[in-house]
Amino acid sequence: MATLFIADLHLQTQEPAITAGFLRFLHGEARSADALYILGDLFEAWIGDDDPNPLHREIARAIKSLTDSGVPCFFIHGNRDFLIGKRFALESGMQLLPEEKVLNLYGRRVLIMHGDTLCTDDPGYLAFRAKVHTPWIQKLFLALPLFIRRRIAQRMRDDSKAANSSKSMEIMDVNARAVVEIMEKHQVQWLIHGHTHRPDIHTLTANGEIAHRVVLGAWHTQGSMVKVSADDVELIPFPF
Ligand SMILES: [Mn+2]
Repeated sequence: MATLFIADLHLQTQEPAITAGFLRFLHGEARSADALYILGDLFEAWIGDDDPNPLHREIARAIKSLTDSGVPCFFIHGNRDFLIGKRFALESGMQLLPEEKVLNLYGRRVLIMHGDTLCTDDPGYLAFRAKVHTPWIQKLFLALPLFIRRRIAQRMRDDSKAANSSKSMEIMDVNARAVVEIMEKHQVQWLIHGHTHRPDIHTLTANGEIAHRVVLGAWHTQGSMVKVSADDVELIPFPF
């Protein structure tokens, strides 16, 4: 048996092939898993659980059918879909997790997170993140009419695209010290995250011992998952 991890699907109406790939994954590979963990950025954007977007209903139904079949599904927010709330969690059967979570998988302690908080070389992003994670700001935003929320979200995505185009590749990757610090804080030798769209398994030293950082790939032209079983941790790309 195995536990599966995915992240960075960035589902959106304009990318039907990725949606189709995800639906196939939910009906196929995921069905025989012990559990499925989605480590953020499942959706390209999220302006509230009350958004009537038909794609959201379709995805909620598909995940619900997986959890109803007996495979639990867990979700950690990404920087795109950090506003996914209790209503969508209930609709989809997903359980919302805190931004850092340690799992005990077949005797292996594994820290999971989205990964954006590891990018500490980008203070501009972290300041933005602190702002949009402020509870009263979120409450205020979610109280606005949908068409205004849609407009604000579009503006924020445009601004972020413009800002990122001038940032170097190093700034947008994780900071090596931040990685060691978080692994030592949680006393783990394994970390799985997404966000950077640079799938790889890195070896490092943390807690004075060998440690591993597994980075999930984004779903652009193919899927990406991490499969943890009793004897292995594999990073697996697969076609839609
Ligand atoms: Mn992300």
